[in-house]
Amino acid sequence: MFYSFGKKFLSICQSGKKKYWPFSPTGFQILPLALGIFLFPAFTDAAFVKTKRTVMIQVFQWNWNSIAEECEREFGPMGISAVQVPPPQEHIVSSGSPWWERYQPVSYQIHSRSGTREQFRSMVDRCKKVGVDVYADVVLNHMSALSAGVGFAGTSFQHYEYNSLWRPDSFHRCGRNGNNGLVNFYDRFELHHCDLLGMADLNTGKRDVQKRLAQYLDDLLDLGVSGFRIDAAKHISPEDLQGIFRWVKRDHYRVLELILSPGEPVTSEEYGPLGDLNNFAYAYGVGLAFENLELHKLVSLPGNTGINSDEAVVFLENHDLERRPDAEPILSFRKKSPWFPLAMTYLLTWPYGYPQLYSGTFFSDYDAGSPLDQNGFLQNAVSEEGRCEQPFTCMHRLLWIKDLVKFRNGTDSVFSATRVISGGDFLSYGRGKLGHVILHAGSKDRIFEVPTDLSPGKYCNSVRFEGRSSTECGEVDAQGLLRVVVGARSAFVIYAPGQLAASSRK
Ligand code: ARE
Ligand code: CA
Repeated sequence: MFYSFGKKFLSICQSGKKKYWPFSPTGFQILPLALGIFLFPAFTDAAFVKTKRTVMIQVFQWNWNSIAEECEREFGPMGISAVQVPPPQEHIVSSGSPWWERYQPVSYQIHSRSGTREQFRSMVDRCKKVGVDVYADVVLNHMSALSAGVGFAGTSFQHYEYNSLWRPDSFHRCGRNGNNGLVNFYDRFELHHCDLLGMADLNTGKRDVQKRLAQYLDDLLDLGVSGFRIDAAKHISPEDLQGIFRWVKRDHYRVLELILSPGEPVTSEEYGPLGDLNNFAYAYGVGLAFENLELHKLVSLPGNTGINSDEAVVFLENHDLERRPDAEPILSFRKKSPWFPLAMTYLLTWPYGYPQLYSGTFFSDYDAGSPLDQNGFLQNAVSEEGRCEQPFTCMHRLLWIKDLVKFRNGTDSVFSATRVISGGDFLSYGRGKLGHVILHAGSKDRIFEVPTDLSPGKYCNSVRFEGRSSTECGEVDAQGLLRVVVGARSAFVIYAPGQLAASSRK
């Protein structure tokens, strides 16, 4: 199931991520085609049609039963590769039950607001049966910030002591800032040794701590999990992370949460060998490109983030980003960003990284958790009839999202952008003979005439965007020129696998 890749392991669903850039910087051939338009060289590497699963999804605040049902009802059939689930371990109980309780572990019992160990195991089984892997969000850097308490599964603890699990000497206690708290993010020692948000920082340099954390990961692997999202990876040194992973008995996929901010003393190079990296710069870059009507920047954006395609997990938002201040250029579904559909089209059709969708909840209060049942477990996100319940967004159920996932999976064999042309308010590119995309950010309908690698004929929009007519169609002439009217702030997407299948039979 897994391919070995250096020190880490990449799951099969990622094999579409090529180790090369779609464009070599030196190979750029920028020719003015018309005012404000740039033409990029074409790469036609059409081989054969092969559909794999290349898109994962993060679900936030869902219980295990609902995730299992959604795997069977939606994620499996729509071709999702994996679902990243909330931290499954026992956590603190905080007044008002905020969502972030889950990020303050109390023990590694698999018992949380999302459900019991048995429910977790059953979810993993059910998802895998329909082709969907499960990645668990794991918090290895710290325990809780509370001075004392009783966890969700009944475990009593103190800030630096967790029953038989951790003793006071299991923690770093960095000795800075009067309370061991992390203040200076520009100081490497503090970043790795002090208490992030006051949460007791584990001494991940100690062999027994590393072994116990690896044991937790092993337990999840035994339950059938295929990979992990490593929470707060930036707060564990690369050496310590390596020290933890070396004890883990089975191969698995990993993605590290590493928010790299300018001037801070950790780099993607040192963490890259340990797993894929969440590419936060990409999320901000996409937002800026749309908000500033600089769509041509989307061509070089991936390369400019400094993270290679085969190491990057890309997304428009996650549970932290959707909570960032409105002034930041994060394109959020919940906030109804007008650029969301176009940006999502770019995310899922441009050949870069391992895309991650995000399905969360509607909320207005930063802390708000989701509704709980009388036992404190999260209520179902979907009803027995399959209806999406409030406050869950079920963003992934949108028809146009499903169409785009199909495009991504189906074009994986041509993992390069072909016939790229861009201006400030549009971007046109193909995936060889498998398809073509025009992103149009302008405010009026516009006639496009763009080069493609498609056979002559009539093509209609393969993506069922909301508010657009299903009869939106264009014509490709004998020279491969596509002529089509694309609506304001809309996209025209051609997915034409049949064409390749037909031509390859010749
Ligand atoms: C909660 C309360 C706090 C309180 C704390 C302790 O909100 O007020 O002090 O509890 O009682 C999540 C929530 C937090 C929550 C925490 C614990 O987001 O609000 O705190 O759970 O319950 C840095 C880290 C990065 C981290 C972010 C939040 O580098 O790893 O801070 N992200 C992950 C998760 C979070 C989670 C945690 C880690 C903790 O994704 O959801 O916190 O497990 C710059 C820096 C970044 C910095 C970022 C902060 O960009 O470069 O390093 O991220 O600012 O926005
Ligand atoms: Ca640490």
